[in-house]
Amino acid sequence: MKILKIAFNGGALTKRKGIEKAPESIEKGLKEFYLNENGISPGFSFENVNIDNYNNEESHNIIEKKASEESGKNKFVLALGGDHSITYSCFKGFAVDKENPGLIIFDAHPDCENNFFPPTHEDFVKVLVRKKIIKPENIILIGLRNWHSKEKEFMEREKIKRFTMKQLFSDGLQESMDYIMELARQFSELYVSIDIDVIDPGFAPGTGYPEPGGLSVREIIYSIQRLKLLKNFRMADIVEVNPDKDNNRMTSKIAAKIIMELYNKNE
Ligand SMILES: [Mn+2]
Repeated sequence: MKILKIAFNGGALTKRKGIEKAPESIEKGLKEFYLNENGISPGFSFENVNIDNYNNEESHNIIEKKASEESGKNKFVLALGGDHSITYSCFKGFAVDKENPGLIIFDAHPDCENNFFPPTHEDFVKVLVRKKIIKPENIILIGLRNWHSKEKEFMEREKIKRFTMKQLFSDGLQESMDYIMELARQFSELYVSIDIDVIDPGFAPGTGYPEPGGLSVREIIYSIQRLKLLKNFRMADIVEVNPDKDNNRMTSKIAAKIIMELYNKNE
């Protein structure tokens, strides 16, 4: 698996300090696993993406170019952030020349607050839609549980698909994933973004905006093990881990575990 280490914190506003340490910390966490739950020993090839945390515009250009090149060369690419704004440039690079790409985002928040450019980690979804980089109906948000009324209006108006924590709990995760798989199969290519704050902070405290009432670690693993069966699933990212806020490195280790389970033997 090709892994791009993107130690970018420039889109995290007041929460930036510490996010830049995540790629190293997660890479270290990966060394503590042997086989994944499919009994496979994954191979990883890491590459540092040279961003500048004091030049957001330039950094986004570098990330976009890298995502485009690497997704053209590899069957599967993982971007390791960094704050959630990297999904903007990663997806933009990934989507080049693709007919009908789709984006699944696991996140406690919808990230549709403002329309800043370059986007921050609070508004990159809105900017992706406004810049017409993706059709809004090809965005699926999973795990939402805290949002502003203006974000709610935007998501409703743009018909962005949503699976809130409340819905996932009442409909059942397995049934919801059946439906999500059906939706995702219709995309020409699939990109999956995982904001670590989708997981309950009781499990994963090392993040900027902890939101109670999230997915358990087993529930995110289950979701990933389902999604990786899709042949059109070509790129993913894991973002918003902050080692400075972590407890016993557990959040980094959970991110590493997710990478283990993302690994597909057909890569
Ligand atoms: Mn979030």
